[in-house]
Amino acid sequence: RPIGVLDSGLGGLTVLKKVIEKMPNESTIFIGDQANMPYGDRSREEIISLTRDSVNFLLSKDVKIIIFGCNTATAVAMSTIQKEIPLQIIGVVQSGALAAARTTETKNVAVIGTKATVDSHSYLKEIQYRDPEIKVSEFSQPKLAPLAEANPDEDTKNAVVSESLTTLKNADYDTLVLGCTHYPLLRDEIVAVVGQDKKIVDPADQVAQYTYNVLRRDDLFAESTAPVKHDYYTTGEAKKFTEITRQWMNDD
Ligand code: DGN
Repeated sequence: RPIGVLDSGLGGLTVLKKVIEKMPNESTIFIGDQANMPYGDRSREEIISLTRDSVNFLLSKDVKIIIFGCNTATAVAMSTIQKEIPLQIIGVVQSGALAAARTTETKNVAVIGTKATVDSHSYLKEIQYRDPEIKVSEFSQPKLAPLAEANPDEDTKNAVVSESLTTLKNADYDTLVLGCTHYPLLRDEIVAVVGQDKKIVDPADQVAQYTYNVLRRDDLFAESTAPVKHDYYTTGEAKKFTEITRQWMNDD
């Protein structure tokens, strides 16, 4: 049975990529809800309902575990949906918070994410649960996920990222959490603005490790001789999705 990964759009591919790198024997199914992207400005009820639709789709494909490759869905919908299904859900926020708490040396962390993620204060709560002394500053970036999704030319990307991140200018932090799975698609542009000296946390690294640990604990690893297959679905327009997915995943 495959590992299921969902997101509101292409962002979850950044998580999927790390999962495949870590567990090359595993088959996967990805669903991006691009028809309803972005989730970040939607109400709690809408986010729960849309995420539930993707979960049901993955369940219909007989997945063995579900990864929410979306911070917004993790922050807003995960605790509700986890109570409704028998499979374990792995979220990105808990992994990102753990990595951030381990990474910061000055105990000052900045988090960028969607409005819904920032308004939920999930990162603040999860980071301070691990270390109450860490100061967490959260900044919502409504333009960045749609920017990654549109994938325009380099100049446009740099201009939008640099304008969006001006809010971080006076913030005191040594560690920046990419609290939206779309942001690793803009990693170079983000680093160019915040500077090489900041430590960047991509929660996906920890998600891959955590998923590996859970599969091992529950004895759910695929047989090493089983054929490996990666299936990609979108609720949106297939052409651009295929193009970007091929390029990002290096997979025909
Ligand atoms: N990729 C999603 C996240 O990590 O929050 C959300 C992007 C969006 O829908 N705005």
